Formats: sequence, structure tokens, C-alpha cells
Amino acid sequence: MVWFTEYQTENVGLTIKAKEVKTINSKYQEIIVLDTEEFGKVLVLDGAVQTTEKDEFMYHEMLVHPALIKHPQPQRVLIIGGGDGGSVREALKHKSVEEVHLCEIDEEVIFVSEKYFPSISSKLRDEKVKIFIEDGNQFLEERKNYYDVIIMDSSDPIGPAEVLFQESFYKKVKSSLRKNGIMVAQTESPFLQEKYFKNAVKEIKKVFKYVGVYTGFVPTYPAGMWSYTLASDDVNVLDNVNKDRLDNIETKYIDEYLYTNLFAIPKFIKNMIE
Ligand code: AG3
Repeated sequence: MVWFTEYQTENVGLTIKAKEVKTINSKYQEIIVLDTEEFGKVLVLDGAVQTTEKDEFMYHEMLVHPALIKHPQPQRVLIIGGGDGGSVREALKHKSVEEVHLCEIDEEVIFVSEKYFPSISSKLRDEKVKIFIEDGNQFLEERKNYYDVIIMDSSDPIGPAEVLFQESFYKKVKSSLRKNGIMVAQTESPFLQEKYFKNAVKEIKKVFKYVGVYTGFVPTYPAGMWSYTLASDDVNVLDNVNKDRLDNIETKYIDEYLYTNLFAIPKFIKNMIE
């Protein structure tokens, strides 16, 4: 037994007891897999918890479904980051989706997920899925005007993922979307990572006409409170449309009521982004 701590801020940590710890050093980062009592297997990249078997649905469902439901007919989906496969799995639950491209910079994350997180990575080899081991920033240069939905399933804006939270990057995302395209990005904890959160939303607002921020619980992320930001130039993401589509999708977190009230977020968070 060993206690693992993620130092979420300079002064706050999340500590979990692990029965087993595996460490893999990839070209890009240190990958740790913990086996824990409370959360099952836990995936850690450069010291930050990315996902756990127990709470991953809370994050992946909230990241993926609102964007896909708001799109009139999502066929081509791109996920940047997300090598664990959780977002791929959720995206494939939408019948209209014909192809899912996954652009992950670190191939080792995919291998680790396939080995230790079968329930999360289960759809990575689906015939609709194409995996690109590339830098998201470069990848977008080559695909203009193509995707219906782009999902930013990145890690924190430090190190390799820093560029993914900047105006110049969101501009590339925008030009890789086709008509009615929608982007959704995970935008950090509004409570414990206020600076990251505010900055991400500010940069997204510089680029897109319609922007909507919502929150959800993820127990193993900083403060347990997470944010997601939807953005589009053509679709008013604040409109509450197509909620019936949830009837055909199996979920454990998001339902019609939650979706309808997606933007019912705490007042102090609204104040941060106005
Ligand atoms: N992406 C968001 C992880 C951010 C967690 N931050 C932290 N623990 N400090 C997760 C990828 C899962 N598909």
C-alpha cells in the first residue's frame, strides 16, 4: 500500500491509497496507473489524475453529449487528446456519427488505456474510429472545413497542452469546423484553477460568436467541480434543442432534465466570465 498525492495547487493535494502502482515513461510524460479501492484504476499523467474507472463517466458524458446533441446532425467528430478512449466511446453512442478521429500526441497513453482500462478504451478499435498520433496543433492545419464537432479532451494548460488553450489555437479549431460546427473544450476547475478557467473562456470568446459554459462534478479533479465550454459561429449553443436524442443514448450522468438546465451554473462562476 502506498499513498499517492496529486498536488492540485501549491497548497492543496488529493491523496489516494493505492494497492499497486505502475510507472511508464513515455516520450512525452510520466504515466502512472494506480490500482485503488475507492476509484478502481486511476490514470495519472505527469502527476495529474486524468481519469478513474469509477468517475470517468461523469466527465466523459458531460464533455461529449451536449455538443453532439446541439449539433443538427453530427457525422464527423474529432477528439484532441483523450487517448484513454472515454470520449470516443461516448461519441459513438450517437447514431448519426460516421467517423471519429482521435488525435493524441502520446501513443503510449492509448496502449496503457487498452491494457489497464478496458471499459474506457473499449471502442478505440471500432471501425468508425481513426487514430492519429500527432500534435493537435499541427493536425488541424491539414484539415480545414471538415468536422462537425471538435472535442478538446486535453490535460491542464501546462506543458504540452498549454497551446491548446490559446486564441491562435481556437482559431484553427474554428477553421477546421464545417457549417454548423461546434467545439467543446474541458476548461478546468472554476474553483481551484480560477486563472486557467477564466483564461480559457476569455480566449474562446475572442474567437467564437456563441459561447456557453457549464459545470459538472468530477470527484477526482481539483475541487471536484469541473467546467466545459461550448462554442460555435453558426449554432447558438445556448439553445436548448434536440433533447429527445438522449432517449436513445445510454448514460449514467446526463439526462434530459440536466441537459435542459445545462447552463444553470453557480452565480459566482457566471460572474467570473461576464
Ligand atoms: N482531461 C482533463 C484532465 C484534467 C485533470 N486535471 C488535474 N487532475 N489537475 C482528462 C482526459 C480524460 N479523457
